[in-house]
Amino acid sequence: PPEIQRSDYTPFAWLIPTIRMEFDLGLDKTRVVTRLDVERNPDADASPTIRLNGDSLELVSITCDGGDCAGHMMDGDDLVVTLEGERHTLEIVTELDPSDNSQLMGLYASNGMLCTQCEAEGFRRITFFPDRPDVLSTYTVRMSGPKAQFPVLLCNGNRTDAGEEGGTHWAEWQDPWPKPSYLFALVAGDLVARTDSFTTASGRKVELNVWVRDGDLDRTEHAMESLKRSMKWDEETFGREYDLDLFNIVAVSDFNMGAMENKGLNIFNTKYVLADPDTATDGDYDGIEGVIGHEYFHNWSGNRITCRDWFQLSLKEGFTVLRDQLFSQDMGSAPVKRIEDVRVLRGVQFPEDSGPLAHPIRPDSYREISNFYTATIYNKGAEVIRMMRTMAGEERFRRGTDLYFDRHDGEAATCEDFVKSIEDGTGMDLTQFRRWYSQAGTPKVRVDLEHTGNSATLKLSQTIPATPGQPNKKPMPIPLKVALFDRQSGENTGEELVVLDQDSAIFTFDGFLQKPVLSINRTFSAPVSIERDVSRDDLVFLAAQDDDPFARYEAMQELMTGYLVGAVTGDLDDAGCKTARGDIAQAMKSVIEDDRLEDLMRGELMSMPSQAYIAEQMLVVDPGRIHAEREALKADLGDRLASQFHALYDRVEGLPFSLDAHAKGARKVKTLVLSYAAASDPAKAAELAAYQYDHSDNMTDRQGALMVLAGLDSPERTDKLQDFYNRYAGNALVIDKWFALQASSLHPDAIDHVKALRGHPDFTLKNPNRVRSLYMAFAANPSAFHAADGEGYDMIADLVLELDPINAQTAARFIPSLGRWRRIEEGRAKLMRDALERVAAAPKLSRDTFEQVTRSLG
Ligand code: B3K
Ligand code: ZN
Repeated sequence: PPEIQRSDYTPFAWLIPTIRMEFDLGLDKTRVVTRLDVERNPDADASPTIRLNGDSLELVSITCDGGDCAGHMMDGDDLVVTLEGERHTLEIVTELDPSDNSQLMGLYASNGMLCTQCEAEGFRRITFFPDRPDVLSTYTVRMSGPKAQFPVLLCNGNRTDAGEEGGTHWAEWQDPWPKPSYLFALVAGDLVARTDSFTTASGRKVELNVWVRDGDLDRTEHAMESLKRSMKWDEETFGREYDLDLFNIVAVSDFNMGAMENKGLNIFNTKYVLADPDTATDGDYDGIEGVIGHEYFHNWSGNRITCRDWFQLSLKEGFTVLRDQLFSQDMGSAPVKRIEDVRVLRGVQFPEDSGPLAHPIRPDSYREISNFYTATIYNKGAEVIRMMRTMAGEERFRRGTDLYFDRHDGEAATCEDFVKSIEDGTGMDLTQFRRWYSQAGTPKVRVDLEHTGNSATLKLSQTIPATPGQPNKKPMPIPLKVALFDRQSGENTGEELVVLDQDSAIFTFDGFLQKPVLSINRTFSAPVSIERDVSRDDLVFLAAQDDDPFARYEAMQELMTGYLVGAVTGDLDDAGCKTARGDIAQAMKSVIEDDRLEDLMRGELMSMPSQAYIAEQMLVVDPGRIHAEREALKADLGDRLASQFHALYDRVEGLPFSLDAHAKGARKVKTLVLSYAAASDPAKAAELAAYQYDHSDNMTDRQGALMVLAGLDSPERTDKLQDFYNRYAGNALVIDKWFALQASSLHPDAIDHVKALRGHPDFTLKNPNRVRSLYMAFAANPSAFHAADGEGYDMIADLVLELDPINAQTAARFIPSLGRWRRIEEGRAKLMRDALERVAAAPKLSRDTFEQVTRSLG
């Protein structure tokens, strides 16, 4: 398959101002009649033909202006029509089998209903069309089908007409807003809705519906409340109002991603809609609020202003992630949300940026765009815009986004358009900042603080590692929030923002008789990794006293990471290890006993750095050693702080269930205490966890307890796993948890458990949630996945080969876990490569998997 280059962009030669579609719906056979009004694009070079993209489509018929269409031919999957003159009407008929569509792109059947997924290139699996985001049309859609089977018929925009004849009914929908084909959506099925309304600032009353299957209605309240909060927040924070009289959300159980922002008809994975305390964890509740917000915010950042081409994906995704992060910060604890977001960035995006799949947030080329829905485009994209906001300040940043929405409303825009608007709106010069869009790789910032006389000198320098295709990098502006603390008083002189925009720079701060303690990259103001020689005393100080909660968290992480890297590499001798563990325990003790802390934040401070994050600090990794040292530290802390942990558990245990921060914090620290206990005193931990499991009245406590039990070799493990399965049999989302808990467990036989679960009657390769719950959890479980004999790698390779013909998008998402081989010790690295080569050698790979495997081996 060819590589598509960003530099090759040219506008499409034709405009398609209006499109009318008629769907004759059936699960096994749907007939689609598409009428396109095409006219020459005055802003593009003229072309004698029009290329209509198709993917696995059969052309039933085509007419031009009501008559024969002599000049048409197939070119691969595409239909190319020769057209003379200025404007024409093309009518195209296609026939689909939605039941046979296991790729879940285009029109497919899920649980007896019909739904669509068109982003990025699914519309071409429904009809022949210029399936690119810069072709905007207004859609009129007529759907008809058996009423008993599809009582509800939904599409984008508003319903304008409906009728019934015999057992067949039909509905016609119109979307007044021009949109690209990837935002088209249709749903037909037996659904029920929770209905509510929202009145916008300018007085438009919007009907809101959350559509689910009968029986799921009482789990939709949180989704609806999240939607209303999103609508209000976007008015207040970004001045964005909703622009239709109707907003529909539909939950489907077979879905490749989290959700999709189709105009006026968002389609969601059930995972991001359904919740009640008995079946959803606090994390699930937060996830729903975040994703509902994300998709809703796309109505402006994505739909009203869309992308010119898919290289600009971060224009809508990076910005919308930032918007959903800020929304969640405002709805709950801002520092805790910031920590969670940074954890995702470091856990997923940093490894991507230092591996074979590294790419800039605005890539230069791709073969399969589905492979570029990455943490880099989404999460680093958000960080890059967040830096602009930090440098401009909130108010000026808002002037920039207002200008962007004003200037480009109704257009298919580029990242450059966005940056230019921020530049003009804020008055900042972003010339050099634009490098963040073109250069891949996580910058490393070297930090040294020196002290002479009464001044402290901060020396900063940056390097950006080479990435595929980009051997040499230029310095980028890196905004770092800095504070200096007086060691005695614990006071700081106020936070300052310094911007490192050269290879190196020096900043001087006067008025320090003693060397101060440096707190840097506060709130994680830049997505970089900081390298510094910092004493453990300073870290213990910051962990206890920094007034920026993120910086406190960071100090705890640095303290533990520094120790673990030293222990794994052997840089710390036995005596050094012992004192380091003592320091960590002392810092952890002050965290546990600090009564000014909210438990939700305390939980963050008590959390150990992930194995992936520790691995990221080393050039070459022995996953077995990291795992062993990390568990040993847990056990040591569990021993030393046993009484503090138990006192904490006892303090929060009796708190009644609620969804407020206080109660959520209590649940978080309880399970953390259990996991420390599991490492230090497994028998006691099993007893406590079984007790928590039996007495819990909510999924957070129950899942937390079961997570701990799943890692232990105890009779309670078997009992409670069985109980959980029986209790929730038939509830797909909870059974997903049951699979995931076992696949991600610390149990030494986790790999055998996964093999056995593959044969469980509830396992299927057809449902992406189920596949991910078993195998993503497994691939992210370092001690199981990295089994020294390579069995884990073989299991993932086997899965990819089996899944690729069924669902290529989902299959390709497993390749990055094997692609990390360059950073793993020799023995395992070879086995990982072998597994990749076995996949590469398969005779018929999808474009998705082919691209990821080739890049990973390259
Ligand atoms: N825009 C969709 C992504 C769909 C991609 C499918 N390959 C979800 C989101 O980011 O909101
Ligand atoms: Zn998005």
